[in-house]
Amino acid sequence: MLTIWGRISSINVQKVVWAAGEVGQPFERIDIGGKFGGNREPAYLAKNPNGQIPTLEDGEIVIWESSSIVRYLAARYGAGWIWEEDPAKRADADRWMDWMLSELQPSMTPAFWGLIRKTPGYTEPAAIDASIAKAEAKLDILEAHLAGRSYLAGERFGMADITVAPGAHRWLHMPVPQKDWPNIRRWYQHVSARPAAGPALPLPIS
Ligand SMILES: N[C@@H](CCC(=O)N[C@@H](CS)C(=O)NCC(=O)O)C(=O)O
Repeated sequence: MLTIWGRISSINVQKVVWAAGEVGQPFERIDIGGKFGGNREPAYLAKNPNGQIPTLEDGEIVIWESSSIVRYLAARYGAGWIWEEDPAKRADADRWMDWMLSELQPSMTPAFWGLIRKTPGYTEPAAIDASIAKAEAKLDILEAHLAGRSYLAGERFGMADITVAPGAHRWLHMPVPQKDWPNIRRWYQHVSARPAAGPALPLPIS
């Protein structure tokens, strides 16, 4: 039995919950972080010195960083399924996973914090507008890539879809004027209908 530490409202926890479901591994998820707190306690910091979520425990193995956890679950339990042995095919997925963490999430997070979480310091309209513009520019890249494709990387569902779709889920439910993005909507509706996505993508976003 896996243990996933982290509240489900976290986009990074959502990736891990979805991946665990896809590879058929039972898990216990423990609410920690945000309003639940607990992530600065010494016992948790001993597992994850960043004091952030998610953290995965698989027996004696402890892993933090959401994309690394998804890769671990895929490699260990998803061989022949969501794990690609071919380096080129795997790099195709890897780049979107890294893009999610380093490009898309940072662009959309200030607007999310300002509009949804009302986090002090993020509610200035100018800062929210700047975040919306940056997120839209990144989503335009995703929209162009998804033209004529069913999945983000390769011919079948995989790690990249699991990692990036929670970003689409969040943005498409944000109270902002929504661009058209037909390819993103088609892809998001397709992959988010998977049974393993249900527990990972709660609504309303919070
Ligand atoms: N790069 C890390 C980022 C982790 C992160 O920023 N986690 C946020 C939630 S999405 C967090 O721990 N926030 C503090 C809290 O929830 O109390 C990852 O991908 O796992």
